[in-house]
Amino acid sequence: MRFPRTPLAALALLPVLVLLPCAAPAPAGGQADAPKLNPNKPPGPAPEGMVWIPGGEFYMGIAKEQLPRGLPAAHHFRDAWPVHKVYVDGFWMDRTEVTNEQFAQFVKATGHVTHAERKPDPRDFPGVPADKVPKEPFSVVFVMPKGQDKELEPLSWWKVVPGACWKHPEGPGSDLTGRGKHPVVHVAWEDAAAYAKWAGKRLPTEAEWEFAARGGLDRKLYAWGDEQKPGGKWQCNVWQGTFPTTNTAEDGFAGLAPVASFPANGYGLHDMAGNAWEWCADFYRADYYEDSPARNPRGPATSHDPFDPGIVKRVVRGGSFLCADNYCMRYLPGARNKAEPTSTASHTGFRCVMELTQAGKK
Ligand SMILES: [Ca+2]
Ligand SMILES: [Cu+2]
Repeated sequence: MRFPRTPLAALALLPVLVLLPCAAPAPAGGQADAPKLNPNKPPGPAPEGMVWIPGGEFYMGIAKEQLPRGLPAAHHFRDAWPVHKVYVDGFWMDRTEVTNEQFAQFVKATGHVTHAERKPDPRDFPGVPADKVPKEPFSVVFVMPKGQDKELEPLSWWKVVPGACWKHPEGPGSDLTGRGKHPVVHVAWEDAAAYAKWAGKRLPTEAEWEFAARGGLDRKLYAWGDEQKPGGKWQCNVWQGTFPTTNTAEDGFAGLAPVASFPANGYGLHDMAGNAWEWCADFYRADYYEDSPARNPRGPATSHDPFDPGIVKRVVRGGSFLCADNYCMRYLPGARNKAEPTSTASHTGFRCVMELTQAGKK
């Protein structure tokens, strides 16, 4: 990672405007080009904590016209078009983000030491002078800044905290008491991949993730439909108020929420929007949708982030409790984001999938 940059680094440079509460409906899909879902017949009993995602065709991405009018950062979604039809095979997926309890079992069984618990390696900080690389293990923690929004330094809400890691989410003085069911965070891509391997699973591809997040709906803006707050109720744990200085926690949670605190989507998956960002298997390329395979895309061979050329990125999906309409609305099922695989932060976790060929192997 590029100290002290974070997965959200690029956003800081953007002006913050007010979002008009006016969501345009998704363009109607003509019957002729409606995607075909596979019949939802699970091939067997679900592995514990997982649900069957039938696979089939879907439209991946977000059309520009679908975005709420006046969205301050419409260019966040530039990498999410063109909308294109993709087919994915069926798979099992974790109902929830991997929790601290689950991650603790993995650590107990394997002795895994996460990236954030290890001495920083200057090779993980291209472009940072070696003497500026922190000497002690650290992770990046969101701390609500004081002061007026307009006076804030970009990204001043991200703090490099020595000793912060999955079991000390705010640093050495904090622990997991009462947070067993929270999503594990402060995990790097390799930590997530190691957990998945141990569990007899793998990380989802970006296409699998989005197919699953859409819950069987076709080209909807939200994982649950067209409306942000059906019946006036928040459907996921994001940020209400003006990010980053006012968090009204109207959805009930100022920080992370225990997994499955909000309703499941059409496939029985919780928190595919908000709570914690989720690592995907794929490398990130902003232009990948322009010529990605139509069947089971597995991501590009190399990564490219035009905001950060030369820095390798993996895909993260789903947004987090820090997503706010005035700043980063990327908790939409079609929205993409990226992070350096060695970066860790207080809003990034993961969940796993299992292919049929993996089922019963563990
Ligand atoms: Ca919240
Ligand atoms: Cu966001």
